Amino acid sequence: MTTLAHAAQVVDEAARTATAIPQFTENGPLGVEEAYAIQTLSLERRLARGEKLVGIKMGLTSRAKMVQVGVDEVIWGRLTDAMRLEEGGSLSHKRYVHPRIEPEIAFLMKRDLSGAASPAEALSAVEAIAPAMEVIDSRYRNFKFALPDVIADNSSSSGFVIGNWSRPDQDFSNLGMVMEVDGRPVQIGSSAAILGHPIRSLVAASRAAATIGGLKAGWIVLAGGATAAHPLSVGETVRTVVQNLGSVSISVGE
Ligand code: OOG
Ligand code: MG
Repeated sequence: MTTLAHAAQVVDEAARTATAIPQFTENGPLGVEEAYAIQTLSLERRLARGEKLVGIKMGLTSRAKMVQVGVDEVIWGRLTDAMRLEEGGSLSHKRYVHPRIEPEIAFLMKRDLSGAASPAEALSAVEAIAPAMEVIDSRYRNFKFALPDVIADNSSSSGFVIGNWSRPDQDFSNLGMVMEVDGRPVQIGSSAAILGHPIRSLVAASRAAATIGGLKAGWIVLAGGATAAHPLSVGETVRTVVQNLGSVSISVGE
């Protein structure tokens, strides 16, 4: 087994068994390209178990997120059908190491999109937009990592929940976003925090996805957290309200 395949097994097992692991970069340097290769190999293990690729997530597209984790480059990861959580449903806390949740905007692709695209071209490939939340769960101890570590770990992506879809032909450049825990606001922000306009995250996603054959019609793309993430505790209900788009919620079970 090559080193990359071994690393993919380690990170995949850590996710599957909700067990924290040491950072790969503690044992020596790891390049960004190698890190994405590990991510791809660990995705292949999941596809072999029957999961289906349904889209990608963009990460560290807002200042608040970059500051929270101390990494300041845009990253991306894969979304599978097994990661989707039911809107208004619940998740099981013990299936994660130390889960956090963050308010996002989701895109549903109407057409394939790959490589360099203008914001207008990217928008024309969008079927719908929706309020969303991503559950992130770094597999690394203490939620601490360097850029290559987090990339190898599917950019911390662990789950996602999506609210009602809306038409994309509306101004979503600067929508108020509030994330509440049991009715109490814990994070307040705006869609403008996502690279100045969430469509820029889709432009970045198109470029990133060129390395894996492009974004596909029917895929979901998460634009990235607009605010810092909230650490989840058992018993909480978390709801994100996005101006004009509606809300999305999830409860945290044992
Ligand atoms: C890295 C993933 C970042 C986002 O939306 O910015 C991310 C992390 O915070 O662990 O998903
Ligand atoms: Mg995110």
